Amino acid sequence: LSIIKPDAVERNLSNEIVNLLKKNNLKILQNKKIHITKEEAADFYKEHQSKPFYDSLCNYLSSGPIIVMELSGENAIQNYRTLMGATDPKEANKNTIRQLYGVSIDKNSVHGSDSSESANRELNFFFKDSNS
Ligand code: 3AN
Repeated sequence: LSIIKPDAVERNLSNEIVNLLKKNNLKILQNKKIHITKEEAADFYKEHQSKPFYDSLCNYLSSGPIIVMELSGENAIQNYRTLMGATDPKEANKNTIRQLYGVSIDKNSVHGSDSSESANRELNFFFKDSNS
């Protein structure tokens, strides 16, 4: 699962980000633009509930429209995580999405599942009416 977060949707960066995905052999199987509630964000990020930044993280993800996408491709999870770059844009490698577009560690433009288990859970969270 990939999410284009509110800071990037607001700055109309989704086309640039989608082009980077395609250039890196990632195919978008399904996508939708949605605006989730704080409760939904809290459920989505529940593995982080003990972290000091949990509340602001949930406020942020629910602060504006996001674009959720199911990606596929060879080694898609690792490939996309490399393309995203480090969580903190200041530490992200050159030409990664977060280095190019991220504003701060919380407004870091994109999310990507970190394992096939979390991908299954997260895809089911956003696309539960489909076959994913
Ligand atoms: P990643 O998205 O790189 O896998 P995680 O899973 O460690 O990062 O963190 C989930 C999200 O929580 C990050 N995308 C980021 O927005 C936010 N986050 C992580 N660490 C911090 C932090 N120290 N301060 C504020 N927000 C953070």
